[in-house]
Amino acid sequence: MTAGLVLAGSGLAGTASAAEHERRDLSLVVGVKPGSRPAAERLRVPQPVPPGATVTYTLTVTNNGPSDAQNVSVTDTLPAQLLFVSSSECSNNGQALTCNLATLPAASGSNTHTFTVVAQVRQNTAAGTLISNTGTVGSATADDTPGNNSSSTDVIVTTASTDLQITKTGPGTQLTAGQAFTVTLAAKNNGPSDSTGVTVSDVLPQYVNYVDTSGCTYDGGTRTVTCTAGALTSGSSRDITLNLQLDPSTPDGTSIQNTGTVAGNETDPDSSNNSSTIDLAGGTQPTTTTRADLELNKTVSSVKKP
Ligand SMILES: [Ca+2]
Ligand SMILES: [Ca+2]
Repeated sequence: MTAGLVLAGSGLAGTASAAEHERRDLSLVVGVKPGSRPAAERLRVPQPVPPGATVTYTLTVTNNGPSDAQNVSVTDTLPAQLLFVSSSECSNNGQALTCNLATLPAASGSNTHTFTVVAQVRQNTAAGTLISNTGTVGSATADDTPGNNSSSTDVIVTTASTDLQITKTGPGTQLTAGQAFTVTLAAKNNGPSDSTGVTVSDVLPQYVNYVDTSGCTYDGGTRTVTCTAGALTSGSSRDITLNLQLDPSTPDGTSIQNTGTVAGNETDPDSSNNSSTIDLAGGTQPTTTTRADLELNKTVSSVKKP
């Protein structure tokens, strides 16, 4: 009985002694991959991100020693406004991330490790929302300085931003005066935010007549076809086909340029791809031709008998 108590006491003393000799100071810094912003600005204000954008977080653990750190674990519960996308080393259970490291040495030069996590700002997040992401590092044994084991970084949500794009496709062959033909207007939202109220418009040049198109209206006064594409989620596209006719009076050799444009309710930082122009007569034969099928009917109106 006595021997048993002595053994137990000896064991406890041994554990305390091990902890005493393996003290360390782990620290964690949570950051956001900088993009193109200068460092001074990154320190001053949270990085602005529109809904739908992806944010790359860095979780940098440093072992300030003096001992090597075993079984290092970083935990990070993503705020509700973020959707986990990917991570090379961390695993996720819903919003909860865990990043493990078997050993982080204390030796200078090898005492730092950075985990990377990619998350997406959810589409419905209101402009002005401050998203604060906090990570915490821990390990099995004592940390002399617990105050630096957690770190937060903020991003601020801006208004929605989309890159709409339109690609116009024509018949690709030389047209004949009077010929019916179609052109296709492909509207796409390159994101990152979802777009709303997308319209596609096309001002018809001289000699091009509107026939009909589902979902579009035509204003004869301005010769403008306006089509409703509605809401386009990030990455989605919609094709609109216009039924048109080259006017029968079109002179031979006429070159016709036709432009389609796309617009939506949200900010579009790149307007260079919001219009698309084609040569309706085709790239290699940029002229129209005339062709008439004339028909002469000869009938006998009367027969004079001798
Ligand atoms: Ca610490
Ligand atoms: Ca655009």
